[in-house]
Amino acid sequence: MSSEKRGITVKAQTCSMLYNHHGDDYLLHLVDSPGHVDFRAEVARSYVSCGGALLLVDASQGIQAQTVANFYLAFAQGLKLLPVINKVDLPHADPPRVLEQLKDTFELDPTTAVQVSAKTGLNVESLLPSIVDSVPAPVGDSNKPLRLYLVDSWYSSYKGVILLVRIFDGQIKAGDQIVSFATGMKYTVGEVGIMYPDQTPQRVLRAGQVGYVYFNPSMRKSQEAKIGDTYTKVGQQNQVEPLPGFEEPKPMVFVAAFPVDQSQFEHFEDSINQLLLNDRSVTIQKEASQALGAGFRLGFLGTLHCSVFEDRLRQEHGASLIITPPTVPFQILYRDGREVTITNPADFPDDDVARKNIAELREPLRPRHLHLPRRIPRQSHRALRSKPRRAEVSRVLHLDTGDPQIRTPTRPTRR
Ligand SMILES: Nc1nc2c(ncn2[C@@H]2O[C@H](COP(=O)(O)OP(=O)(O)OP(=O)(O)O)[C@@H](O)[C@H]2O)c(=O)[nH]1
Ligand SMILES: [Mg+2]
Repeated sequence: MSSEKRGITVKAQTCSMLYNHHGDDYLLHLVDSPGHVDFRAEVARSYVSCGGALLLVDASQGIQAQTVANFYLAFAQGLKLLPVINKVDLPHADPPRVLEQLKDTFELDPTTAVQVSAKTGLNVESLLPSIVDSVPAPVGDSNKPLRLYLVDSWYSSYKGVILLVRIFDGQIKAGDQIVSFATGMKYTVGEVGIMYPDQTPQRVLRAGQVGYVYFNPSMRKSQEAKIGDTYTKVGQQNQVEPLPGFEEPKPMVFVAAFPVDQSQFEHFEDSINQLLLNDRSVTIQKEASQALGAGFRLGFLGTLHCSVFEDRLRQEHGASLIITPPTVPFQILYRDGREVTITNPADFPDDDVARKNIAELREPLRPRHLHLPRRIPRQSHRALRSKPRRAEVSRVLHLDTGDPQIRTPTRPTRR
């Protein structure tokens, strides 16, 4: 199934709307961000464009791992959090239990939580007023030099790379000359506008607004648009402090992909490149295999990211392909002190050489926080500590006393 059919949000979607509340018009900037941990970077960069976030909790499931992860991410960025309990229409919905969890886990005031059903529409109308009342309006000065933050980008064959930006200070309009702090490259603005919900041109974008910008002549390479970059007007570089950057996510899961029919290689390459234009987190390298022919080694943020990409390749581009099982990067530490990172099993030194020269083999470890109900810990700890042990348990605390800390391998653990 494709990501759309499976209903998984992969890429954050953005739009602006006008909303009248108690006689005043408000321009709201809304983002639907993914929830799954593979797309955490998508969530983090969306938060930079916002002043608040709805913390959606399923009334039948209660707080889940991704709720905790996204809560801390939003909290760390100083966003105003509005707890929303969804799916209250379900027969096994238990809103009182969820309210208690919100209080115990996040110290969020249960009386501020909105209980809704997106299915029946119950209470949904109270969400926008709550947002207007509780999320602070963006601060910024339209008269200061331009300070523009690059939130996201996508590619259009006519307009080149289109940037989604948040204006922290100043203003921007067509004809302005702007410069990137990260690359030093200069561009002339072709058009500015807001997503309303599609691209709607505006004469000017001012401090506090989130909108799109593209250039004329256009930006041709997606790589020039570095997420987290700051832009200002040419000549004002010395008057503006760039905003703290944003670390681009690193691929952690690698597969090789080959077309089943080698005569289709060109079409296969085109299809992959097409998908890469709008997903910059995928890395790509040519690869040749004696058995499977010419193909590519692709790097993904996680296994869900990989499987969504594979589905799109099959469905949207009719590609018939063979994909190898996923692997993570390994670091080989040789006795002579050399350190080599490999992402392709074919690069692994053969057995004889390996046994003699390898001092150590390392795989990525990831710190994790496990939040366990009090009843389960004993079995869970036994499982984590059983041989062959691949997780290091550094600290075990209960929710009311702190977080247990565990480092586990990124590679899926065999059960
Ligand atoms: N019964 C009921 N089902 C709901 C309600 N809201 C959403 N659903 C269902 O829950 C499923 C997931 O909904 P989504 O809106 O895709 O959830 P999401 O949080 O956007 O998921 P990701 O973007 O993948 O993180 C769908 O099958 C919806 O039909 C609700 O209020 N009641
Ligand atoms: Mg979604």
